[in-house]
Amino acid sequence: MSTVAAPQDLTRNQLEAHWMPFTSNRQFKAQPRILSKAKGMHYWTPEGRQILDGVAGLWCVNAGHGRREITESVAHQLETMDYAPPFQMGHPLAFELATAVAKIAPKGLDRVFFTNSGSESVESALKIALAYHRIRGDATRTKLIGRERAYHGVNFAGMSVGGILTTRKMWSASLLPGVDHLRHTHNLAANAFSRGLPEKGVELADDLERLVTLHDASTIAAVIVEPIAGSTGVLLPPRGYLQRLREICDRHGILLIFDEVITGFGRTGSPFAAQEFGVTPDIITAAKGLTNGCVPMGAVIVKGSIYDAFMQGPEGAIELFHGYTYSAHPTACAAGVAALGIYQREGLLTRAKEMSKYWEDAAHSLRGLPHVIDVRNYGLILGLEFASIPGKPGARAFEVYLKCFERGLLVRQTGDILALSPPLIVERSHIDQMFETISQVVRGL
Ligand code: PXG
Ligand code: PLP
Repeated sequence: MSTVAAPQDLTRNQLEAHWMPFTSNRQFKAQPRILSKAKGMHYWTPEGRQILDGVAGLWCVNAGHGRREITESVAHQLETMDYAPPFQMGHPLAFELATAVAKIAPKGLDRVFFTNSGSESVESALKIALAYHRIRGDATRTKLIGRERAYHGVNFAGMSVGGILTTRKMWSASLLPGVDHLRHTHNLAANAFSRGLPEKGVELADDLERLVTLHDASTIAAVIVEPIAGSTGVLLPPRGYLQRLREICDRHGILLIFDEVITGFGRTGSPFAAQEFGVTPDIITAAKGLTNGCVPMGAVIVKGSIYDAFMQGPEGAIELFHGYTYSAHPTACAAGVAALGIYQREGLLTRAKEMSKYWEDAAHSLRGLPHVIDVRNYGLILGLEFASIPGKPGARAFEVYLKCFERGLLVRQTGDILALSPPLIVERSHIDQMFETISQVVRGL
């Protein structure tokens, strides 16, 4: 077994080779933060400091860390068969996992295409949506609608429908053509300190009618939204907003895609946010919690009627010319089957609903602390927004992030917003510790 070097043993040279993703590399390498062990609700640093996991790793370790059933299932699969080609070949666990995913998905979404990440799920879903219209002879439907402040991963299509200005600016000349964006739904003036879904803003869904008028419905293939935008700071859908988007899509023959990479697998209190909010999209993208975060894997969950539309053409023809070397990788499928088994047995897909009142009350105890301009929550999700230091956007929340880590709590920071999304096994005592730590840190700013 290799051991992990403590940060003081990692020389500057050893840190250099790894170009870290979405990280301030120079800042990090000057003062590294290393995690080397995890179990249950906790991480440990190489020096043995215990860190409470407030974010389920990165919104993915829903059943908590180091689950033996998953480890054993993965080890057994690696010993039995390490790899099998996914094109024109199958292996049992791929079918078993797809069936298990379909079983917990909204009614009617019962076909599952596997990928290796949320980004790949988004690319696959958008390709399926475009191809769906084309094979049905509706070939003018080529446009895609995303939303401002959306995050749909880092690949070109996902970036294009995404609404993150930094990435859109950097790669602006190379994004997909034929993309437009809905307005985002974040409105602190109207909705600050909402408990659960905000009351105001359902009419923002009518922005889709504006885009339909502008582009003409006959040119629009699909609309993609996160039911709750996680990555850009926990932006909740106003009451009735998602229903109205669904109605407008139906009226104009536009496919509705929910990107549930974060909201899937129990985060909101239902298996998927679609069920929680009572709105059924045509396609769901998922990843993260699918394997409890321990093997990379994503999935696109599609309505049976969409799958059926592809099942035509010459005998022997490949219906969807798309797939990855590691689609339905046996190791990932083993992890997925075991993870879904744990979620089912322990009731984790609905546990956020049981915990959400306690979570909400604890969260809103932060109201009134210095610099706090919003607390928002849903299921086991928290968004905590700070007033920015003039001229230094993000600096205040980053300071809170660092100080929480010093005090043994891992949170997630984006701009001047902190996000929390603990493993769904979280107990009240952990919740108390999380909010006590944040409160102390914020008071000490
Ligand atoms: N869609 C959504 C809605 C996501 O949240 C992706 C797609 C991309 O998934 P992959 O597996 O390719 O990363 C995500 C990922 C954050 C944070 O800070 C969130 C994500 C990724 C990185 C950071 O909240 N979500
Ligand atoms: N690039 C090359 C040269 C390849 O041969 C392949 C797959 O065979 C890919 C990219 C795509 O890799 P993946 O299927 O792992 O996404």
